[in-house]
This record gives sequence, C-alpha cells and structure tokens, in this order.
Amino acid sequence: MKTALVTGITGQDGSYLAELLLAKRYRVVGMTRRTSTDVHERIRHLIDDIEFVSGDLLDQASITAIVERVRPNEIYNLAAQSFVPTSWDQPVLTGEFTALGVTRVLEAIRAVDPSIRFYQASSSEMFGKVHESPQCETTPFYPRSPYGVAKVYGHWITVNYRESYGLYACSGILFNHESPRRGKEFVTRKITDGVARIKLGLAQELRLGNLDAKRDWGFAGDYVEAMWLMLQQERADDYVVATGETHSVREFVRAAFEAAGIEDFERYVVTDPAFVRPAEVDLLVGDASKARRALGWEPHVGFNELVEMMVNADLKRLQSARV
Ligand code: NDP
Ligand code: GDR
Repeated sequence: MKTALVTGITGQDGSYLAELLLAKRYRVVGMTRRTSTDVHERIRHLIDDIEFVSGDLLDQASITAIVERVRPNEIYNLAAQSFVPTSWDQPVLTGEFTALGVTRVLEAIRAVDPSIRFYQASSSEMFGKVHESPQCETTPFYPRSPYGVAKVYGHWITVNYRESYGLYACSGILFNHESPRRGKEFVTRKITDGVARIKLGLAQELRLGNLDAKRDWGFAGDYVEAMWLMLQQERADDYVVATGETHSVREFVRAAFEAAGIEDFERYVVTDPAFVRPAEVDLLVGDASKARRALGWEPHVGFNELVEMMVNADLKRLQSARV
C-alpha cells in the first residue's frame, strides 16, 4: 500500500485527489492547519478514510516532522493562498505560503527521504501576459499578480531541486479547473451560485468585474488524474494540463443562465469596478499535447457539461436548504 501526503486537502483539488487516491487504495494523509471553525466540508464524506496531521506551510518544523512521521511515497503540494485578488492585498503572506512554502516541503523531503515523489501545483497564471497562444511547457512566464509571481518561484524551485538534488519533483502547470466544490469567490462558482439564486428568487442581480477575460476551463475531477499520472512515470517532468478551448467570462455567464432556463441574462448582470483587477490576465488557452502523449491524459468533461453540472448542483443545494 502506497502512502500519499496531501497538503491543501480541504480545498477543491484536495477533495477530488483524495477520492482518486483512496479509490486506488492509497493510505491518504492530509495536512491541515489549525482553524477555529470546521473547514472539512468538501471531504466530509471521506473523513473516516483519511488520516489528518496538523501542519502549516509557514512552519518548517511542522512539515519536516510530518514527513518524518508519515513517511509518504508521494507528496502532493496543493496548499496555497490561491485567490488572485487577495494576493494584491496580502502580497507578502502570499509569497510565504505560495512560494516559500514549496521550498519548505522540498527541504523536508531532502532531509527525511529524497526518494519521496513530489507534485507541485503550478498554474497557468504564470503565463499571465501571454507571449504566445496556446501556452505550452516552453512558453515564457510573465505573471500579472503577486500570486502568479509566487507560483513562478514555486515552479522554478521545483525544477531546481530536481536538477540540483535529483529529486523526483514535478510541476503540473494546470489551467483553471472548476467544479461544484469550487470556492464561491472564484468567478465560475460565483456565477453558478448567483444564477441559481436569481432562478429561485433569492437574488436580483449578479455583480461581476471584467467579462472579457478568457480562460481555458476544465473539470477538477479530470485534472487530479493528471497530478497522479505525473508521479507514476519513469522520470520526473513538467506538464501543461488544459482542455485547449477558451471561453470568455461573458460566455460562461450566458451558458449558466441558459442552463437555468433564463434567456435574457444581460438584465441581471451588473459590472462592478470593485471586481476589476489592478492587472489582468486577458487570455489563457493551453496546449496539453505533452500530457496527452506522455501521460495518456485527456479531459472528459466539456465546457457546457461543466457549466450545467455546476448550475444544477447550486440549484439543488439551494432548493434543499429551503425545505
Ligand atoms: P483552494 O483554495 O480550494 O484550496 C487551498 C488549500 O490550501 C486549502 O486546503 C487551504 O486550507 C490550504 N492552505 C492555504 N494556506 C495554507 C497554509 N499556510 N498551510 C497549509 N494549508 C494551507 O485551491 P484549489 O484546490 O483550487 O487549488 C489547489 C492548488 O492548485 C493551489 O495551490 C492552487 O494555487 C493551484 N492551482 C489551482 C487551479 C485551479 O483552477 N483550481 C489552477 C492551477 C493551480 P484551508 O481549508 O485551511 O483554507
Ligand atoms: P483566476 O480565477 O484568477 O483565473 O485564478 P478567477 O475565477 O478568480 O477569475 C477568472 C477571471 O474572471 C474575471 N472576473 C472575476 N473573477 C472573480 N473572482 N470575481 C468576479 O466577480 C469576476 N469578474 C470577472 C477575473 O478578472 C479573471 O480574469 C484561478 C485560481 O484558481 C488560481 O489559484 C489558479 O492558479 C488559476 O485559476 C489558474
């Protein structure tokens, strides 16, 4: 039985990855930080199958002690301050979590057992003001937020520890991936939750920022499969994971209203400067041909299916909360 240690297990991706690893009969250990409220909502159904250890990406001693105690075969580093707008409000903290946190985990691996395989959750935000389209593993980085800058550090320190110390360390450059478990501050979930509220008469409008930004949106359940595949290869490498399709926020809004049976969506959408960013990533579209070729990975859920899945889940949740 293999053991996997997952940081960020209470997040969207952590919950899908835990399901995947448990189905593959792993012993799954999740690192969580101490909070005064319960943050296990996304993994409540797995709570008896996961072992929990208390640690924080800010605290080297806790990470090293956990790796020493758990002795994992694989570590998936999903924990991060992952909301882009917050990274302008808390740039130093974002750097501590999202950038230096990666080095702390890598240092723990080096100190305890260099044969542990490591996955780093890198991001398409690193491409930022894109140099070419579509973006692939060789596209230069030009991050546009403190978050993106921190992720570039996380990517390169992963590559550097692979090259300096021979660690099996992979950087997965994942494009946006969504699900009914997505945090409600991210645009897709904000839209599907807002549309469901409008449909049920619980809200009258949906306030959004830049509707012209374009993203390559996939389903989180498909993307965690790529994370696992990266750690099962002969050699460690870096991979772009994306659908290859791009849609604007406006298109997502239209599709979400349509999925709820509302045609005239423009009536409900209010553009609010409060949600416009100091610097924007205008267009992302990924070329995942390396992952398709080397890992045999491909996405299964398309754009419309994803939108419908999220709208239906929000309608169902809000309806059952009313009865
Ligand atoms: P979420 O924001 O849903 O989850 C983040 C997780 O990190 C939570 O479990 C959170 O714990 C944990 N965390 C935050 N700070 C710390 C800390 N200091 N110590 C320990 N744990 C911490 O993110 P996603 O699941 O969406 O994303 C997973 C990873 O993938 C992130 O690194 C993100 O940046 C990256 N990524 C995500 C993409 C996406 O589209 N979803 C695309 C590309 C990369 P708590 O519950 O306590 O807050
Ligand atoms: P992103 O996701 O910044 O791409 O980062 P988010 O869903 O927050 O924004 C996507 C695009 O939508 C535009 N937008 C809005 N965004 C939010 N959150 N709220 C709004 O009201 C709104 N209106 C328009 C944004 O300007 C942006 O262009 C996500 C995170 O999961 C990162 O952690 C991850 O690395 C990247 O995806 C890939």
